[in-house]
Amino acid sequence: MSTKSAFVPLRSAPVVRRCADNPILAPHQVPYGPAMVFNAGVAKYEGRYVMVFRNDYGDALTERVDPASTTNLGLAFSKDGIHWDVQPKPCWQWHDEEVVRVYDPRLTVMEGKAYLCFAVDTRHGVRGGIASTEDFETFDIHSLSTPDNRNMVLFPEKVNDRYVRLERPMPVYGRGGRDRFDIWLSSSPDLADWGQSALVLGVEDVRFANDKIGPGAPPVRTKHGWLTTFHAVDIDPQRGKNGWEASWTKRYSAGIMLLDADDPSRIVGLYREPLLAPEAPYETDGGFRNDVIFPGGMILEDDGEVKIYYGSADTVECLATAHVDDLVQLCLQGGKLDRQGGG
Ligand code: BMA
Repeated sequence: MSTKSAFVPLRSAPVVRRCADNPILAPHQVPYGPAMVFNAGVAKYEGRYVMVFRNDYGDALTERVDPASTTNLGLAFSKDGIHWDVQPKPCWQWHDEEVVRVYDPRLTVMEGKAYLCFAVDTRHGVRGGIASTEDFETFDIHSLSTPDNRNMVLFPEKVNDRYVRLERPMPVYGRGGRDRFDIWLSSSPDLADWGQSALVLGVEDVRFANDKIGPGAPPVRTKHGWLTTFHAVDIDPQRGKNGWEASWTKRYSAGIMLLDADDPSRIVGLYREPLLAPEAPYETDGGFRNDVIFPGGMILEDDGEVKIYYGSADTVECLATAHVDDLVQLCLQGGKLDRQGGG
């Protein structure tokens, strides 16, 4: 019997097309030898596309991840958002007595400046950070959260004169001692002090999640509100080996929602089905953790095409596209989320 049989099949939305060139970035294209290249942040900056991607080290042939090695962040540029020139060296690695690694970057361009949101594993928990950079060589850190929090994504504009971010704290005690993680929104006057936090989307609001959810790519502005992806995780404890790992029981899909333009803690439209579910061979087979779609970049082009970048199977980086009107329609058809006293 297939180890996948207990999973309810999930399908991607018909309005989304996977890029024929997928995966658009794979380990063999990176000259400093990672075994996995995934979960990238992507933006248009100074006339070209820029990608900051996660590199994890290990041995794809023996299917081993090296626990002693750390992760670094790579850098690539592109003229078309599909074909990438990978730069010869990683752009950031953070590893010292306290910090284990920095990973899962997201990119936002705001007021002409590039901002990088990132997760940091430390000896005292997982922190979420925001940095800015002029040259993608040095990064100025504006804030680092308390543990445990990550998956921060910064909006590309201030809302009501405050910087805004989505984030995903990990409340274990308060949510029954297991993963029941939700998407929150916080704002800041200066990118350093974050507060006025509000719940945006609970894991129980997402039909295709039974475990946890988290923000995907930084939102893009549409005339109907802020369009943004999220990841949604469902677990099947029966599931056995499904990747290099001895046991990988989770599946990650991408969802999409529309947030109110002036109060982005309010959901004005939530597509009730997955936007992207693992279906293509590079998503379901041969990776470190199969059946993982982890969206981290979204670009709205002038002609209405939306580029959705996602890490696939924690091993390669992929691209899918859709028209912005179709995505907005999916969300609006799903309806708004009415939450009583959600904070
Ligand atoms: C999450 C993060 C992501 C990763 C995902 C699937 O907890 O670590 O970076 O893509 O798991 O392994």
